[in-house]
Amino acid sequence: MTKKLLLGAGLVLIAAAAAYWAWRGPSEVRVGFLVKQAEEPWFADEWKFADQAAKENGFRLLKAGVSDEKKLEKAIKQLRLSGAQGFVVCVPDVKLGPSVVKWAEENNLKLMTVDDRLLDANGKPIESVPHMGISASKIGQQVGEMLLDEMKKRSWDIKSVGALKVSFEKLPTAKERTDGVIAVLQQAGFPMENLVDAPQASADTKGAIQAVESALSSPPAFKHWISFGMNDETVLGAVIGLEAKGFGAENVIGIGIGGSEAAIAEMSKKQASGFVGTIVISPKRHGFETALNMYNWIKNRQTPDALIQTTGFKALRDNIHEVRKSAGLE
Ligand code: FCA
Repeated sequence: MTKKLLLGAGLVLIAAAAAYWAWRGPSEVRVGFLVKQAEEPWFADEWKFADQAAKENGFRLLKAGVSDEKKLEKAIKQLRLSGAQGFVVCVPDVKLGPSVVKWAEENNLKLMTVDDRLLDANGKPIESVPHMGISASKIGQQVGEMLLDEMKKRSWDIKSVGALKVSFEKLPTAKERTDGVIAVLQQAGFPMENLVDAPQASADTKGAIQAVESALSSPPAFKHWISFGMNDETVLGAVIGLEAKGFGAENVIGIGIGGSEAAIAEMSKKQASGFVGTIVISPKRHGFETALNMYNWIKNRQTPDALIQTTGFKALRDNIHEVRKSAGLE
């Protein structure tokens, strides 16, 4: 009789526990990580480091590429169906800000952004969404300093150098970067009338090549060119575009931003191109830290910092690996 009672009580306990777990959902924390350009090495690296954070801290990372609005909305829904409790996102268009906030709420998911900060309907950053981005204008200034240094090394007369800016102004972090470059050039007395703007329709190497092609359809008579843009892919496009116009490594100084595989591959070529240097930024901080911060928010109710702006490190062909090593990237 007592045995029967104990068995009964045991079964009731197990049923209660099962009901409790069913109600609580899976105990495993699941964090989404959505990126706008999964094919770009920078984002592949972010994922790699986010995966590392998941492995080391025992949570599950759910990754998806979200190249447009539809894919993003669908991916957010899918995250909820897959049992995620929050996600980190680099959106395909920052103007989707209010929609992204709404979709996250509707699906009961915590939301953080990385790299590109959401804008509200008035074009202002949505400050209530925790964000990690690069210190864009400071990093642009570092690009400007490197361009000046490299021109000096070559004893170029800055008055007769063309400056090719590949721009993507609808993205604030991109505009802040190129504005930072220009501020430093201007300060150093670089003639602003030598500036050629090449707006890119798509934020990739192909878009940059096309932008340069049309901006230089009747090129001004400069012998030497410097070039800059929002990231390595952009400057690679500029270097290719300039080469197509007959300006090779001797006449071009391009400085990128990123320092991921795109830059490494270019700077490891036997024959140096006009892609002379880059600012190494940290996909480790942007991937590992954001994923971990989201995990801690879900698991331990630690609210992430509202805004983190990461720094960059100047790198040239001969020291890129050292710079990456000291940033913990190799
Ligand atoms: C933006 C760019 C990326 C990278 C990142 C930090 O999202 O598109 O290439 O530079 O900022």
